[in-house]
Amino acid sequence: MKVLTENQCEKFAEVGYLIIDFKFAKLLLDEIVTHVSYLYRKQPCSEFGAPRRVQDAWKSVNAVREVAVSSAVLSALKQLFGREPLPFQTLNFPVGTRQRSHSDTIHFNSIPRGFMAGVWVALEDIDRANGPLQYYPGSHKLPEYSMQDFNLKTGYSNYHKYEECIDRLIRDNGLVAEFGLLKRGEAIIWHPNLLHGGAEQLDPRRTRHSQVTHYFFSDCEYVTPMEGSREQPAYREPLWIPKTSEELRSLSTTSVTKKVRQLVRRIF
Ligand SMILES: O=C(O)CCC(=O)C(=O)O
Repeated sequence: MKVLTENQCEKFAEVGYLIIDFKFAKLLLDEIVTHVSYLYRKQPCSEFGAPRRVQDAWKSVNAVREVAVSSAVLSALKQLFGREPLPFQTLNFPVGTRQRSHSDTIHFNSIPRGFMAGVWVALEDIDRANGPLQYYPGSHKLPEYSMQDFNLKTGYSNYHKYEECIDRLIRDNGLVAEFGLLKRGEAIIWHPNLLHGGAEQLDPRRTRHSQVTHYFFSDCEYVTPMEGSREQPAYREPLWIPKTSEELRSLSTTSVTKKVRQLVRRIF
């Protein structure tokens, strides 16, 4: 099934992102907001006093998984990348992230490179005041920068230095930010090398409910570039989000079996 027009595919190649309405049921979006709100309560708060995010809520909230594995989203990704999309992580946000600009290729990449995408869904209307996503059209055409390219040591402790280098890159290239002013239900698909982050939330009383799913694609090896180098990649073994209820059931059985085995080992 082809869900994207040729124009949409060309636009994605040109600017590195695509805004699209996958026509998610409003009830499904509401269900996510309601059920994930219980998970936010267990999360540590940011310096701004709000919980930052919940990772992999799909494990307990089926509506989160349904959006991540929606057949329309998977078809669009297959059209754009030419391989089978494999969702491996969800993040849900109750407020704007103020995340500094970065390319996802520092966190996730593939061998061969570039088979990764983010799909960010607005669970409520987004405007300039509630901390929209911020991105730099065309920045995906810049080289993929690694820690080594910026003369940085690998590892998360140096990530803030990477962010400073990216800010400099943006200034030096005269890149101009655009903001994802999406209506509830709309989604933005981004290229793995598109520079993006979270804009300042001008009104701190507002919420900014949203969900991003990260995808790899079939027939690749998967790496965490921040932790490795081109010569010595840090391979990762993603936990794929089950696309069907059968896959979900078999995953639950496997994890129950694992837990029982651990328990038995502890007792005997
Ligand atoms: O939602 C945001 O504000 C930023 C999300 C983001 O940068 C990411 O998921 O890579």
